[in-house]
Amino acid sequence: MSNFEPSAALKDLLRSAGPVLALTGAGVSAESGLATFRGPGGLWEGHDPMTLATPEAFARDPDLVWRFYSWRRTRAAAASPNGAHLALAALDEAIAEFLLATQNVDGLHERAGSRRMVRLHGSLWRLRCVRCQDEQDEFREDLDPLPPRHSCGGLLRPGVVWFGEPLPWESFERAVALARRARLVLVAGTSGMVYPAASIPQVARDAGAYVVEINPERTPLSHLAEERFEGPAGAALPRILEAAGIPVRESA
Ligand code: BJW
Repeated sequence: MSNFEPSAALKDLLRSAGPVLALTGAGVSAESGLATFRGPGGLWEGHDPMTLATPEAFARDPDLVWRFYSWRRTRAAAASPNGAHLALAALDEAIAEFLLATQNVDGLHERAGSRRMVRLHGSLWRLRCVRCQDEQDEFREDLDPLPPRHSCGGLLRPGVVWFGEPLPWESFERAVALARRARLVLVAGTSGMVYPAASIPQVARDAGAYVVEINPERTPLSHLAEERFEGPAGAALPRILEAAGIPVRESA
């Protein structure tokens, strides 16, 4: 649908108490000026992700990996939440049983006001010591000289989930548990290529949920969707919610 007019079925589901699950990926931050991973202009274009986003890459060249993440953090700090983040925060307020499962590490959902959320791939704003595993929520700006070190002497690493690493178990389980019971699942801005996050819409569909995809491109998850909105999530999601009578703030 190009005018972002939701069907009567979708409006009813949005007006009901839930349960509603939203799964988001890098595309929801594209309109905030943050690059996605795959495709033209993506972070991985011309780069092998295995040289930046694996524990082996960090062990081999922590300085290079830290420079990549410091640059990403600077970009994220300068960005503002867009209509997609604000619409999902509005859903959090409007729906009695709701969960946002995001693969994003940029912190824009939190800044838009989302509260009931799980971060499947960690956060750019956390640090973890590779030696003692201590996690620090509070991000230190004085990371020079790179790579930074924990007080125990171990290397500090970004608190994100790299390829080959397990997702935060409790967060993933919460998302899967709601996928099994959800009446509606919104899948926005993800290529659906990275597992196990990409398995969540299938779990929901198998359990009978109404799956909606918001993405300008078709993805390997598109066949699961009863309804697709082929366009940018920052424009589409506020229109869809407002058509269902859910007001969306214009700024965070
Ligand atoms: C718009 C838009 C707009 C543009 N509006 N839309 C099968 C089962 C299980 C695992 C595997 C499996 N096969 C392979 C694996 C392993 C691997 C994997 O999935 N590999 C695939 C690439 C094949 N998975 C893992 O390794 C995971 N761990 C794991 O499986 O552990 C097992 C284990 C268990 C027990 C012990 C030990 C291990 C971990 C995956 C971690 C992913 N990490 C990254 C980096 C995070 C840090 C960082 O940010 O740098 O996460 S990779 C990167 O991809 C990032 C993203 O969260 C993730 C997903 O990308 P996303 O968000 O979908 O972005 P894009 O760029 O792909 O797509 C953007 C989309 O937006 C596009 O569709 C656009 O069209 C769209 N778009 N503008 C709406 N305005």
